[in-house]
Amino acid sequence: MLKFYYSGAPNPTKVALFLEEAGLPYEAIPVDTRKGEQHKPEYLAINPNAKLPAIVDGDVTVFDSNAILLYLAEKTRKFLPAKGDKARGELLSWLMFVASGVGPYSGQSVHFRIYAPDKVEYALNRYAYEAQRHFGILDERLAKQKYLVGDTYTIVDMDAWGWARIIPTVLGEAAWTKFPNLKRLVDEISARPAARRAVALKDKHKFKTEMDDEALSSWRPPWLDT
Ligand SMILES: N[C@@H](CCC(=O)N[C@@H](CS)C(=O)NCC(=O)O)C(=O)O
Repeated sequence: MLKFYYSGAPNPTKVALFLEEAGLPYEAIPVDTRKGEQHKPEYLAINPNAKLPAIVDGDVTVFDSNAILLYLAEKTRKFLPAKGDKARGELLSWLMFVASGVGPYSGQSVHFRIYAPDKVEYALNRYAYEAQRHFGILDERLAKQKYLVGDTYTIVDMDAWGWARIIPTVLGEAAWTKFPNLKRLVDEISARPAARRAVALKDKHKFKTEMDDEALSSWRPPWLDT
């Protein structure tokens, strides 16, 4: 059975959504990043980047949520747009836009807003601005069409949902008012039974909740300790 290494964070949750939507049987294996389990040699053998998610599907190991979404969509032939160069080009563009822009800028915005020990105004503004700009581009596209690629629900919508559903954490409580079209998509996906199961998956295992020294030490540059 496919092994899914996960935590309750946004990137694993998008893959949980795909697994649930596609009805693929999987074994969910918790990796508690607040206990530093992502740095254990046995997990690094699966994902040398020490991040979640990763999957092991028979003799195939895939890490990075975007690579996993593409791998699983191609394997199952589900949640990909109809064949053709135009649709394929669009899918890859928007998938990489979420992978290289929405995800990293949102992640850093959360980091500097919530976890950074010093509130560095320049960093706060820089990441909030870029996250907001990226969400704005998704919102503008969704003003013109129902889904991000073509008129069907694809892995790109799942990819964007993973981060957009936590927009209040990324940008503050009031931020939803700026993205009504993106909110429409997030609400539609969140109401799907598969999305409810994906979000509830984290409750099947006991993850550490405290953001203590052990949790923060994962991100601490080692040279600060010498
Ligand atoms: N590009 C990677 C990023 C993975 C990532 O940053 N995962 C976060 C959870 S959303 C993580 O594992 N954080 C733990 C840590 O940074 O130690 C992906 O999309 O899978």
